[in-house]
Amino acid sequence: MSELITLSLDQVRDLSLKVLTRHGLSDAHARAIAEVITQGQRDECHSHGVYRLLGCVRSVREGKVDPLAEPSLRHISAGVLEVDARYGYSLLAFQSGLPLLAEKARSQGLAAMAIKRCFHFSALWPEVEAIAAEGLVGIAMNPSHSWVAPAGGSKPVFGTNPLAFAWPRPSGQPFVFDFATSAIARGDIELHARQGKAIPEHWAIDAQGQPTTDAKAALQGAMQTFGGHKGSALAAMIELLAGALIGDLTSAESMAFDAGVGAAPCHGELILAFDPKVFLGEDYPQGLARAERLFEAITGQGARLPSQRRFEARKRSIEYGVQIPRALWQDIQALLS
Ligand code: NDP
Ligand code: PYC
Repeated sequence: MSELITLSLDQVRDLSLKVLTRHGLSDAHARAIAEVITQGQRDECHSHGVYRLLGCVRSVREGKVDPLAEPSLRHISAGVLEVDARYGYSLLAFQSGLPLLAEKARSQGLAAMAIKRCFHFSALWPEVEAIAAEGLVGIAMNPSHSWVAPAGGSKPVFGTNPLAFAWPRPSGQPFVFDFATSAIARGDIELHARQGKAIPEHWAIDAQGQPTTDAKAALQGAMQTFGGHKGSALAAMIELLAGALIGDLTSAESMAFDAGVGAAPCHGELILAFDPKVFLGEDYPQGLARAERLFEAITGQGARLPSQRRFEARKRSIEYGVQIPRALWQDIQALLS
């Protein structure tokens, strides 16, 4: 029997919707989450595809997440919007706020959306891609749970704190990067633990502070930042901008709020949108052309752009569907019984 199951993208979306509605999520939440999970699986971002259904359901079962929460929007200033997720998942809050964020960016040149009180489990690239699809430049960031030690330390302080950026391109496919400020997303270590695979030594230290290749020991210890002190400083910046500045929880506070339940992190998210037409005025076409020359200087020497792998995976998945491990598929099926 094959160890992999092949599913079409429609099957992934339907399965996700079924699981989420079975566990009490409102139709609006289930649709927003199923879409992003399908996009994650489609782009072969395995740590943020259908695997996330397990954590989504666990967080609802633990009574932490409000599966019916309706986000509310608050206009703070001409350029600042707040979306209160009211302890629901973040994705519906993002979807609800995006049109007003884009409108504010177009009128002010630069606008910010602070999502507050949200449970967060998703990759950020679908959000910055949606901003780029509006012709805007996007940046998104959020804390998570304190799993990551600062460079030079050994005790967790930071979350895996992702930072994502998108620049719209005339070809349609934006320039996008999206990475954890830890050496790797925690979801990837969890997948290694599920599959009994070793991890590289620089990803984490064990509970005794020693480098480890044992994924389970890494989950009990502390993750490392990427790029030593540089990732550490970026992780701290994200705690400040998407935590303290917007009046929401840092990763350590999110971990305390969880109280050992093991639910998705609960905190805020900061999203920025820049309108290049406002910044550049009549020089807009030249600005975009200069960006294209930068991208050509990268790809012209054989280096790849971030997201190139994802866009190639996307093409394949649309044509042939996606493959997921049988064991994961069985765990997801069990959520329907
Ligand atoms: P990776 O280290 O796998 O990749 C991060 C980025 O680097 C991607 O944009 C990737 O593009 C790009 N990249 C990788 N290799 C190269 C290369 N050789 N040349 C150019 N670009 C490259 O991701 P992480 O493990 O750090 O994060 C994975 C996901 O986890 C992210 O989407 C993030 O949002 C999510 N996450 C979410 C959290 C949350 O709190 N919600 C917390 C932490 C992470 P490509 O995809 O094309 O390879
Ligand atoms: O993979 O680090 C991670 C993560 C945290 C929250 C969602 N994903």
